[in-house]
Amino acid sequence: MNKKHLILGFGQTGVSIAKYLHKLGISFEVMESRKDLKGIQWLSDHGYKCSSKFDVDALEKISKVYVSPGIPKNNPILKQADFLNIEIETDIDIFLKLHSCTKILITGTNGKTTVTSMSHKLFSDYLDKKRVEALGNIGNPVLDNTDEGIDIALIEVSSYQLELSSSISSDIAVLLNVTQDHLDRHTSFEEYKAIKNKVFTQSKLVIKGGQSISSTEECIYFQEIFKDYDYCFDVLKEEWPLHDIENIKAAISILFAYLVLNQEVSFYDKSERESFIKDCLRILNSFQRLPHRYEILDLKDGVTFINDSKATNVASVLKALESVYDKFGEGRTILICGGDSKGQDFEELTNISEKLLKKAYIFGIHKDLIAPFLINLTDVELVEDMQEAMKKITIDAVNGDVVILSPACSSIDMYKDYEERGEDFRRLVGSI
Ligand code: UMA
Repeated sequence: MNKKHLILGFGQTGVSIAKYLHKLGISFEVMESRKDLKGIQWLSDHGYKCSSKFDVDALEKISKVYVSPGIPKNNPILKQADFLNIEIETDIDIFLKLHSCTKILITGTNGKTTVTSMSHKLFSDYLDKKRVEALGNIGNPVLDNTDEGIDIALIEVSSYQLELSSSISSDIAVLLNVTQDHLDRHTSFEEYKAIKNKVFTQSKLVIKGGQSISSTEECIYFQEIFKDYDYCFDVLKEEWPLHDIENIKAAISILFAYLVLNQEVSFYDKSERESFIKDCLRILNSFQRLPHRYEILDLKDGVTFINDSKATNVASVLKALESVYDKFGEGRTILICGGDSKGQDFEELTNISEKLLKKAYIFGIHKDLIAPFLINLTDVELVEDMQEAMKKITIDAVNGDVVILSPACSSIDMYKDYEERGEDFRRLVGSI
């Protein structure tokens, strides 16, 4: 019997894998639990079967499985395929093996989409003869980009993609930071950290956030590259939140690593390094910050509203609040948070400076898990939803206050995604 390949999941990734296999003339089937997806018609038009049942018996006629990032490792099909020694691949595995371009993998709990986008702008402008693409978790599946004209691929990789991939290799691997996240999918924080560290498998050069603990490690710590050049970043302090200044440093360090790796520059000379940083800052000056990430919306009756809906874990809320404190000072911040915890414990919230918050409104399925960690820091009120919070805020907030939606949680208990939640906040701000 001629065995087929099997694609698990038919979202963005599954569709890109299907089109890739179709182009190669490889016969495949799809398993996808939703029946209402647009692309399913394309499958039947081209004679490919799509089953909404994940039936393990179907593996008898399968020789290889391609898995989408949203399918957890304990999915019965994956477990059985593993048991039967059927090869399992991801789109990332295929791309990394297949493409001859320079591959730069970027991961981390927070800031990876921003750093990938900033790096895309920086590389494209600085190396204007090279074709540079931003791919992967950023929303651009790698297999939609197999064209050999690409010179440099900046690939954002999530823990989901890293967990499922087995052939990770890169020219440069970047780990921005690791704090608790996605603990509803990964069994522990230790496991999550180990998965993130997979990014370093077979990499020519490694970039990490944080400070070096051992001088023998062959690794660039982006905070250290800029240690003696911090004054160059002072010009950003008016305009940019603190965490984006970190992201800018990370993006510049990725370009720095690329240039060093390709021996285009040495940067030993202090004035050379300084003028390189200044050139990069000039380019990034016109970078458009991404929506739902510390997005300053409006000033209404002297109250500033900030949409930080993408802050889906505690660490990103702490960063956002540090930035608010830096710009707006003590006791002016009204925080709106809550949603689905994704298995995080919220203890880290107790690290918020007492001076910072004026009040916190908490909503969503896990509001009772969050409240105990804020109650000693500020006035806390539990509400049904964002609308109720905003109604109360229109009464509470006074000239000079800052209202920030920075949920520390995923949105899936009440919204389709963080974008829909951010749009709701924008709409409510607009209606005040
Ligand atoms: N499905 C099933 N059965 C299951 C689970 C899923 O049938 O048990 C189906 C779903 O109905 C869906 C498909 O599988 O149709 C899911 O595909 P997917 O969740 O892997 O999503 P894609 O559309 O392929 O998008 C994925 C990434 N999604 C996830 O990792 C959840 C996108 O990242 C990424 O942009 C895209 O590939 C292109 O590379 C999104 C994301 O939320 C933005 N990522 C997480 C994050 O950033 O925190 C990890």
